[in-house]
Amino acid sequence: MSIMKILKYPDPRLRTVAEVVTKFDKSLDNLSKDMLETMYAENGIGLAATQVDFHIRLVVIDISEERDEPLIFVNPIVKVLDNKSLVPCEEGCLSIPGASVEVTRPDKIQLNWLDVKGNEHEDNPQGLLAVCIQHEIDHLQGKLLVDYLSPLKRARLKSKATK
Ligand code: GNR
Ligand code: NI
Repeated sequence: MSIMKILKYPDPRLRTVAEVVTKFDKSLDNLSKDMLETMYAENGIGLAATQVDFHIRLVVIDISEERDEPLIFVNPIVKVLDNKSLVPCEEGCLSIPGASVEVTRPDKIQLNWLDVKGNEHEDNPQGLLAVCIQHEIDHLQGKLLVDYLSPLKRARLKSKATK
């Protein structure tokens, strides 16, 4: 187990589009464990492989208070079930320390994913889990919280991040 280095905005590697996982081997298991350890060490509720410079569709999440409910999502796919049920949330990101951005996302979604063994799963998460999985899938697509800001606010945040 080891704690990994998290890429920070505006590192261009955060813009990489992740590839679908096809090998369900020990290295996938090891990487997901290292990502969970890294997420816990940084007090995050989620982490995408993109953020630790692995460009595969792998996400870890733990939204529990006790920090004892680790979730691993391989090849997650979200389908919006209701375009009208949108919920705003103040989101943070371990790759953009100090930033807080209000993002409005669908709250009624269907989530399909694989576990580290390659078995299929489906669920309809709501609330914080729905927010977090959509935030992580954004990372897998190279999308960041700053992309939801107005150009002026984004420019201000970038100059703060690079100063
Ligand atoms: O730790 C995190 N908190 C958070 C709060 C609201 C919405 C999304 C998140 S995810 C973030 C960790 C992170 O950067 N994951 O990519
Ligand atoms: Ni993030």
